[in-house]
Amino acid sequence: MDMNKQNSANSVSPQGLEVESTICAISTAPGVGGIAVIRVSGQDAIRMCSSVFQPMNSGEKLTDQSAYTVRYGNIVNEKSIPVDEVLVTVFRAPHSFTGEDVVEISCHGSQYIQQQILQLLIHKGCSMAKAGEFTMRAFRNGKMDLSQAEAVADLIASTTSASHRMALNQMRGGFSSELKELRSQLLDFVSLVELELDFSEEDVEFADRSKLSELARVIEAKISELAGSFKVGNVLKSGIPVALVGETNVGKSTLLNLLINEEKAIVSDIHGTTRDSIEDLVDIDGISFRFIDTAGIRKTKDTIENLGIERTYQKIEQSEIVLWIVDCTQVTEHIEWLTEKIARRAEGKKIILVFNKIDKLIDDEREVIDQLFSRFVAERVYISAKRNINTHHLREALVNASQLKEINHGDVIVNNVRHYEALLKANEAIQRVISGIDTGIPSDFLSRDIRDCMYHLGEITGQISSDEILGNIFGKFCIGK
Ligand SMILES: Nc1nc2c(ncn2[C@@H]2O[C@H](COP(=O)(O)OP(=O)(O)OP(=O)(O)O)[C@@H](O)[C@H]2O)c(=O)[nH]1
Ligand SMILES: [Mg+2]
Repeated sequence: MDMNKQNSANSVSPQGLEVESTICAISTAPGVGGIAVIRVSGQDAIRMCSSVFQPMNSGEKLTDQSAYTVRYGNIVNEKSIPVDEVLVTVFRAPHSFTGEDVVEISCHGSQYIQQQILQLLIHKGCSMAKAGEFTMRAFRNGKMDLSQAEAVADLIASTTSASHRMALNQMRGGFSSELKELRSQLLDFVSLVELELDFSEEDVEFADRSKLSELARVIEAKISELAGSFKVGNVLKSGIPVALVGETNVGKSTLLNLLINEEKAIVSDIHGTTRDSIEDLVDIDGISFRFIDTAGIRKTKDTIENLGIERTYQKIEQSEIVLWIVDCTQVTEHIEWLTEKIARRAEGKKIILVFNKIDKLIDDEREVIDQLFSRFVAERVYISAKRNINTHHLREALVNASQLKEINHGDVIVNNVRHYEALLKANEAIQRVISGIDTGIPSDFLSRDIRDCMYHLGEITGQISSDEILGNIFGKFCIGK
């Protein structure tokens, strides 16, 4: 993408080449903190900062400062009046985040100070950075590919250990190296096929078709594996959906409030209290769960309540794990009916039977309950949501049911819809290659499909990209990233 066209502050160098402007922004979170960091990047970064910086040791000029060193001094205004005492770190191109000269000014966290320093820099010719512009420059200068740049945003947004691990791995280039390997295999592949095109008159076959077919299948398996990991990646990013379902008054909302540690849902002993679904995210053992409280299932003539119950059914279908909550003291006579309503929709999902209100349970009643639900092969836990008894068993059962605990540091997991869609398209292309080899289509068609597959993989890393795509991706970043 040609950033120069976007940035009105760009200038023209004596050689006539367009030179990118030097940009600045506050890179720490908005608001007041102990300290704040202002980042400046571009070929004039060091000179511009030097003109507003007075080192404590007057012999040390910022422009002479070597890379990766820190200087202590004052930022001063036009009248040489100190604005703040700061630490200034210098990075020199190409060994910096953006690949350009970078200066990071660590000042005190006052918003007034931050704004004053920014204004001084702008006065010296700096431009305000646009959203994601530092990362975009890093991408454009080849410091990282597009999927790594996107991982920077994910890393900053990560709230659980699993999403953090996933983003960190992607940022370090785990995914990129898998894609690079795939593209190099495809390149070998297409060169073999295209060699035949050069000799098409002579009708020769350089590439052994069974070897080609084998190679295509290996590539297809890898692409499928990556695409398949999206399901895990997506739930890790947005939380595993867990629906809390059951009859009315069994304690679903009480349990939701306990799990999310907040009185979010209304609890009452009136049947049919919850009408609409209520959701919240909670991190258990490093895994993010999205708990969804739903309207209790019962036969009712109330129109609104029935709409709520319809929604409950949808939530069962949308969730990965279903907590079927049963009131121990009111063991249902409607198991058949409920099974029809819940279990049928929860087919293929993890069901955990949660027997609630054990604080009111007499010992031998437990056997009766077990008996009633004996035909369900589901994990069961006996808890009291109101008195917080045994709820750690439920948390353990949830973590086990998620099957996500085993993610290792090196695992490549796709968690981005854009990457997933590109992988699906690459997969379609390689499928065409496989069936093309099987049916013996001419080399030029094969070559076109292989190149199509490479094209879609290239979209992920940014080798193939458009202004629109880049604008979309980096526009979602905050200013200062
Ligand atoms: N003794 C006891 N009472 C509980 C327990 N959990 C919930 N309750 C009570 O059961 C009643 C119903 O609780 P809710 O959480 O509103 O039940 P619900 O399943 O959300 O009900 P609906 O929204 O109507 O479907 C309330 O009076 C709760 O205080 C428990 O573990 N033990
Ligand atoms: Mg409720």
